[in-house]
Amino acid sequence: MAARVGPGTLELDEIRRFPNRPVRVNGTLYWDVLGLYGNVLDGLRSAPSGLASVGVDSWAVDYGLLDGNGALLGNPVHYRDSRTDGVMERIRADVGDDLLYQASGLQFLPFNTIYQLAADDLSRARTLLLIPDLIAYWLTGEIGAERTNASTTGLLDVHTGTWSGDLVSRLGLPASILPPLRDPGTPIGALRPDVAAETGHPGLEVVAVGSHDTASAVAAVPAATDRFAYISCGTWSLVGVELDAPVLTEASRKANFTNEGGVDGTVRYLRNVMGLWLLQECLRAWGDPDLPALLAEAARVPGLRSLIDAGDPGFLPPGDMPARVAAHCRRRGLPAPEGRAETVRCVLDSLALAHRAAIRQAAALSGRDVDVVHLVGGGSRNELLCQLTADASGLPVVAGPVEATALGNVLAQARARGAAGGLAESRALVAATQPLRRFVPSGDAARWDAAAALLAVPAP
Ligand code: LFR
Repeated sequence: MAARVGPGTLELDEIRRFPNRPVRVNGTLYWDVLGLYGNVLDGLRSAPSGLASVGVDSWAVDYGLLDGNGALLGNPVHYRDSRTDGVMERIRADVGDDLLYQASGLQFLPFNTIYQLAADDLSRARTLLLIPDLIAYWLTGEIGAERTNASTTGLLDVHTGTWSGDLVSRLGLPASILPPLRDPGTPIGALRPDVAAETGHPGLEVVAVGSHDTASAVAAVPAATDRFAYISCGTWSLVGVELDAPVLTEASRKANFTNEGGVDGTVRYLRNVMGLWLLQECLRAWGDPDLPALLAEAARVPGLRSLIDAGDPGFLPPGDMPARVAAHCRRRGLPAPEGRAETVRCVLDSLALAHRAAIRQAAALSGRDVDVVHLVGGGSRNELLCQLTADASGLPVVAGPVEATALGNVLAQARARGAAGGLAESRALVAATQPLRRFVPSGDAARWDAAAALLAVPAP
């Protein structure tokens, strides 16, 4: 994305879009990180000249390891790979939930970096770089760990914002592989001369942004007050509120809420909801049929009939999603969806219910009043999901911007140059310049209450 930012101006221009396809090799699921980097270089080559700076963000938790010469050791493994099966349970039993949560404030997800590292061979590793830090390293030669993304590793101390020596040593991890931390808005370095020559951007500076995509997306939520919940909705739905301080209560830990680091030292208090992954995997199983037509059909089938608990970890790995959805319904004694439109409706109804639960719990556990839900990211294009989320939550949903992550990324760069104001001003700029849509609850609260009560009973 190329962007133009100034007083009253916030424009994005898509330069290059490419798929990010995992590859299974010898039974392990990898990211094609060189393919991604090659596309980054192609994107820079196609970008206009005279850029002020560039910022890198990506999904969280995954990493590459460098050897003593700075070369990549092996291909980064996908967080959905099965190498972490059983690892989280073992570490939780060894270290204890309370200690892990009090130290890192992180929700228990089997793929958190901490559990991946425990399943990895670190014998030759000298440096650990999270994916955006790895890309920034290849671009500039500079090593570091951007804080918002580092907060998803499970190794960052939620109180001090520094690597937790205590956790690192308890887990027997080599502390020396953890790079120095850096904050969004700080310069990383200029493009290496060879990269500059190859892309045609001599001297272009790479600036740290909220390199966790969700941190950047939340920074671009067009909220006018602090009484909002957000849903950063794409492959995942990240659902929560923004706070000044972490919530580390037992109730919060049991509800599996996370305290991730946001831009400007804010806390992203949220839970990971399975998200549109459920739909994406259905589409993949069906050979990628036309989505708008399928959604239109799904809007017409009766709702709240087949329901799944979107938080079921059984949905995490890739594989036949329609079959897993149907089996889950049957296990619950609910009618399994018949055909594609019913499956899509089941997934979207269930996601809306998971959104509702997370919004209400985030508000209750943090004490934050919520009077509007901002749904940002690719999912904000899905009108049916937006309406169902408004209906389920009983709150108005403001949908958009679609490219919240890219906007949050460029706003952090613009702020570093004095071309944009603080978080509140940046958000006002997003609200004033980006197309947004409002969905109001359609008033069948009793049906949604009944469906939520049904799902509150754990599946056998
Ligand atoms: C969203 C996201 C989530 C993170 C998941 C895995 O793209 O970054 O915030 O939990 O991907 O990294």
